[in-house]
Amino acid sequence: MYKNIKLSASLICANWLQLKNDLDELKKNNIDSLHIDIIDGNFANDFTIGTSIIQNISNYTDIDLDYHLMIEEPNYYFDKIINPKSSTVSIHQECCKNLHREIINLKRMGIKKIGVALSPATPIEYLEYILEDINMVLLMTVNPEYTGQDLVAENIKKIKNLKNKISKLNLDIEIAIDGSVNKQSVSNMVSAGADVLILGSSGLFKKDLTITNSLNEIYEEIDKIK
Ligand code: S6P
Ligand code: MG
Repeated sequence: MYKNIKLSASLICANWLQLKNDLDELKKNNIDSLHIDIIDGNFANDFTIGTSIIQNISNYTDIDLDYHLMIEEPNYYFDKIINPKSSTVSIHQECCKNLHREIINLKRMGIKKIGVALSPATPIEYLEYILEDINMVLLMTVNPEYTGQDLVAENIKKIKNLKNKISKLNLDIEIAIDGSVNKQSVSNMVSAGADVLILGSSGLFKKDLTITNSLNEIYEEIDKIK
């Protein structure tokens, strides 16, 4: 957490040949959570982190896990993927035939924080009748898929619109931003209303900078706004 903004590390962007070192450096920097992208090669291209890897990570670290399920009909996987260390689980609106039912299922499983994720083209109006049942909205500012994509800049407006809606309804819902979150985009995202920044290849796991130095760059950008 830096000045009320939570920071999450998108693990698919980590250096898997030295994951233990990356996890140690993230812990040293008090990162708020580890963002675990699960992609099924169906809803979105790519195959990502699976159950055995999640188990290894969760055995090693005590950092909160924040699951982003980019899986069609994710309910089939809830009991396989989600374990008691899961702090946040986000499911995609576009992936659920019965979104409300899946939210209730997650509640019954005792998940602390339930999120609904929206791809860049999905309007926030789709959240109209479930907002009171969730704790977080994960707005994707790139399309669900590979890392290293360009920001979908129109989505900054979406952050602002959602923030206004949440304030008007006086709800306690965090807005998390995922995709191309970096020193160029952070200030617009935070000014628009982001509460959680999910940092990946362009903001945290960079070839020419350590995790600590990349985080310092993000803090500097946040300092300029607040
Ligand atoms: C994309 C995934 C994201 C990425 C992350 C990439 O499908 O949900 O979590 O891992 O956003 O970061 P960047 O800086 O490469 O866009
Ligand atoms: Mg993600």
